[in-house]
Amino acid sequence: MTQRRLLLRDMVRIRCVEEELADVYRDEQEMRTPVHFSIGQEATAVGVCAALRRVDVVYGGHRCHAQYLAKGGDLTAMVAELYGKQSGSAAGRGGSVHLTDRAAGFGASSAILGEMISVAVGAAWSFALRGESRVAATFFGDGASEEGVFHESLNFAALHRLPVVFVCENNQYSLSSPLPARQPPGTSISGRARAYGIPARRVDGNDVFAVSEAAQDAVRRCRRGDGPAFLELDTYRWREHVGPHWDYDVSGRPKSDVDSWVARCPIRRAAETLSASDPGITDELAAWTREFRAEVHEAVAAAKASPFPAVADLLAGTYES
Ligand SMILES: Cc1ncc(C[n+]2csc(CCOP(=O)(O)OP(=O)(O)O)c2C)c(N)n1
Repeated sequence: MTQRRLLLRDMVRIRCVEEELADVYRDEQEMRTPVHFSIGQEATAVGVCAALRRVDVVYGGHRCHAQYLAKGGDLTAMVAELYGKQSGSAAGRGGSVHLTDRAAGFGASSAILGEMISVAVGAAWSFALRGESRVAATFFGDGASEEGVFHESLNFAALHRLPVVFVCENNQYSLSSPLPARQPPGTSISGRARAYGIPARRVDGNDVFAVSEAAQDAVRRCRRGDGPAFLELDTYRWREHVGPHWDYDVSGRPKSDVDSWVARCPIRRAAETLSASDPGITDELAAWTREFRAEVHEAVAAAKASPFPAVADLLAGTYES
């Protein structure tokens, strides 16, 4: 399969997984973890992770399903984690904001805004000290770029020329607070990265081909030992901040804005671009959708059939144990 088809296929898989999970979350009321869906934002995770190798490590935030899956994280373990089951990726203790799959190079995620930015810098530092040709990448939102740890981490990474790619998924909102209400006019998140001497590109985050090309550049720079790189990817989440629903007009986001971003759907755009030279892509899309829906149904069934962690093991993995 061509690289371009693979990018589209990965986005379709993530969309199918999240849409199915949103439906069962809403209809069954069985999953009790908070869920932050990336529906509409798939191109950022897919474009960036396609530029990484399995040995490279990704760290995410609360909106991490897409990043985990794009990096090759195990779907069955992810769904079980969302159901709080022992077979989950964090043994049912973490929920959707604490996914991890070390074998796939998805290090960790956390709902503490900005926390994983510093952990990624630490990982990159260890790669540099050991002389390993590995790269760390960290995803975070525009809101997280307002945390102090963002600035400390960028400064340290630039100073020590660490192999880390900072990926800001700028979906313009922190909860219901829009970017212009939070950051001074005439400034930008990528501009702040440049202030630390880090080359930063601002890219259409709903164009998976543009994201993938920019990410390849960023990763190459890291592997050459030239230091960190920064990507600011403009995108938009379609659903509410947390939960499975659409949130037209109730969270400060006018329906017309949401609709205009739905019209810029990263999957539809990539499919349209490919169809010019690859007319079979429409049939492929339908086949992939069937395949991935079946895959997630199976993962949901497996999660439901799994046991919850035993009460006796409640403290396993904590400082108490
Ligand atoms: C240190 C910290 N402060 C505040 C919060 C509460 N909080 C959770 S998500 C969120 C908004 C995050 O916005 P952004 O970083 O842009 O990511 P998005 O949800 O848009 O993907 C906030 C303020 C938190 N989890 N951690």
